[in-house]
Amino acid sequence: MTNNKLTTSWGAPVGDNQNSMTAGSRGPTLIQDVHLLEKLAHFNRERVPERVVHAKGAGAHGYFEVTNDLTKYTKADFLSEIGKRTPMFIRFSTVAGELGSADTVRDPRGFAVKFYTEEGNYDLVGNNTPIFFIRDAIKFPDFIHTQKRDPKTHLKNPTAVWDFWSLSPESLHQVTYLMGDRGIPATLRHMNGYGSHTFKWTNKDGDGVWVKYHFIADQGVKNMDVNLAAKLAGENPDYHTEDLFNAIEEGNFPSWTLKVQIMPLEDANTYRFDPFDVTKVWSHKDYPLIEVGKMVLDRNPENYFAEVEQATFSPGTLVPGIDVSPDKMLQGRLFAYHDAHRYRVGANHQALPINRPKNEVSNYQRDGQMRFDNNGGGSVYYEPNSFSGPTEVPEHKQAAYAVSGIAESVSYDHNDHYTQPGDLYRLMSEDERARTVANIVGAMKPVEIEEIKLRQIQHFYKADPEFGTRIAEGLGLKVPQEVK
Ligand code: HDE
Repeated sequence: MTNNKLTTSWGAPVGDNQNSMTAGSRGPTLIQDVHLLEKLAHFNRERVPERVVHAKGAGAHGYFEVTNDLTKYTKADFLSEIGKRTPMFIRFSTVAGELGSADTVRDPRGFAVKFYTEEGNYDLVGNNTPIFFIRDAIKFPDFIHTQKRDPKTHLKNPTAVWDFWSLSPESLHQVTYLMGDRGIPATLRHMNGYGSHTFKWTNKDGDGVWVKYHFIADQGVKNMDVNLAAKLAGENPDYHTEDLFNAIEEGNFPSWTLKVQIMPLEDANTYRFDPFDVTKVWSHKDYPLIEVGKMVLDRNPENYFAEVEQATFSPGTLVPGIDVSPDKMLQGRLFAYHDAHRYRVGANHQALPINRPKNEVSNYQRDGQMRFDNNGGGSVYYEPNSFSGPTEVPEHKQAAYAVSGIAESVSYDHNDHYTQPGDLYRLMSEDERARTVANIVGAMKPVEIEEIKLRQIQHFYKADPEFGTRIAEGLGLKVPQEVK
């Protein structure tokens, strides 16, 4: 602040900010009080639409430092040498709740990372779970409808939630994960992050591998007791937000070790699970974790709206050496995110300070709302041209790869929805199994239609007979004969 003078948004000094201009002390108010009009009108426009999912979130700045040489797999510049540091920004979030909803709910957590690399921004927009509920983007709006408020009562609707899940058996793995201890993290610092989907790395020779990302919390994974979570949801709905802010403010910087699983391209055709099915994980025995680097969060946002609310991430924000895979969910997200940002923040959202790359943006895009930079000045504004405008970088064309198949709307041909949730249940300690069963019984009790409960019990039973039987008993029902 230079001279601390109060001004209007057009920079003129404000004479009086406490009293509207009126005829006499009792009014009426004069419409010529343009400071009053501007102040009220801007106030009406302070909110941008909240994110349609992941509305409640918390963000932090930090850096990523490479600790392992993986240049044989990827030419990505920010991974090009051990010790290289890249500034980054992360936004954690819940999924279903509105902007003012509670942090400590049972819900996946968004784990969206923006790396400001020297070759443009790279966004890794994942969750704190390695899998997801569905595996085709076309089902996402319906799925989210069941997670949001019933259009008639404006209340959450467990019958809709379990009706959708029981009719979408591919959701069983993520439902089991969500209903387990990791469904409510103790803090945002004590949870892992995952890219969830399979991506593709390409090295400087154009050789590719499939890759899955794992951010392993160096402070360990800790989960929240359901009773404490319910208490905090009422007493301090911003508990996770506050914890992250205070930890960083106090210099207690949380960090994660980024690791990857690497799969040779040809394995995708023979692996026992479809590696592009985001409801499935790859066994760590088959594809062990390989360290990449460390992410440290060491700076809080200066301004929540400017940095966290306006941050825009997309799985389509890619850099050379990193591509997508055929994963149908990932493919759908490539449209959805920038479309959401154009609607929510504006056509030039990537020019906002929090989203702007650190390297120079040089292209022929012009104009659009809120174009507050020089809009390319007088430089050439089309291509091809004879005026030395920016030209393509052929060595960074996306690596070609073969695709095949008949164009049709076709469902997956890999439909084992039970092995992996059953393995997950059997991996749990007895205590966690008991808590998971109790969480599911508690969540399913309010479902109004018994047929939905029985349908869902069959899925849990197919994953593991003990799992399904304990849930049925908890609900006072019997496992349907036909599934035994
Ligand atoms: Fe999202 N998702 N998503 N999602 N998602 C959004 O983008 C979408 C999915 C995730 O902190 C939206 O700006 C579709 C999987 C995070 O700003 C939207 C599908 C995963 C965030 C959107 C998915 C995610 C979002 C909402 C099915 C984990 C918050 C507003 C194909 C791997 C990012 C917005 C932030 C946000 C669409 C599924 C993670 C609407 C269509 C799977 C972390 O664009």
